[in-house]
Amino acid sequence: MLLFSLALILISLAVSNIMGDVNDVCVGSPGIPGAPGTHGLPGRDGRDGVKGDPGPPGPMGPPGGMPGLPGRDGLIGAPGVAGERGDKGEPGERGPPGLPAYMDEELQSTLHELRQQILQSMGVLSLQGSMLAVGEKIFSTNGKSVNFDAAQELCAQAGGHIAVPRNAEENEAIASIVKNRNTYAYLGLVEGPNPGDFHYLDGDPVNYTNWYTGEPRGQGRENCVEMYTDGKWNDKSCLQYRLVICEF
Ligand code: MMA
Ligand code: CA
Repeated sequence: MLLFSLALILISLAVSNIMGDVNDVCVGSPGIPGAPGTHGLPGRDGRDGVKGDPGPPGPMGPPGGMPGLPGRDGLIGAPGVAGERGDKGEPGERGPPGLPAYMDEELQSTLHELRQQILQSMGVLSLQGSMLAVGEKIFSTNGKSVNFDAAQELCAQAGGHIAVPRNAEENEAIASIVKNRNTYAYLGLVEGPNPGDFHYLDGDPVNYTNWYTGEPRGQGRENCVEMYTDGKWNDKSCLQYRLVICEF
């Protein structure tokens, strides 16, 4: 019985302890934390990461390596100098026949204008005393006195010839210029191989003359002809300075 009572007491004590009925139990302060445990074993490798960016170019290699690939084409160069002119091509095919001139209105009006302009120009030049029209010929002087060869050259450059009268009317026209300039002029005729035989510059023999009394008397030593201020002719050296009068 005593043992039973003791057991009951012990059991009730244990139960009250379990049931938290500890109002009557003393509680101690927490103890010092224990030392950390040892590291665990390393974990397994993770999966591969994504591929990284390409790295920077490496340093230049040592000299003596293999030559690199050819580079790209350079820029287009400046144009070269123009080539020589080619040969003239073959003539083209013949065109269709045109209108008869009298029915071609454009041609007729062009001719009308040209005629008008020529007459106007001749009027002005005549008024200025720059030209003298006689029949088909026009006489003109530049007022200069030069030797025969130079006179021939000047007239040729202007598209004419040294003036030479082929009749009395032309002689008077040239004489009026000579008189007006008060200086002698060379005429367009020269002596041939036979003294006293004169011919025009185109080789034709003269068929009109107006020699001064007693001329020509140069006997082959005066191969050119000058006109005096009275319109008479004299055979004369070709190396004098004489007025240039051209005919066109
Ligand atoms: C000059 C000369 C000649 C001309 C005679 C006329 C002396 O020579 O001009 O050509 O015939 O004069 O007297
Ligand atoms: Ca003479």
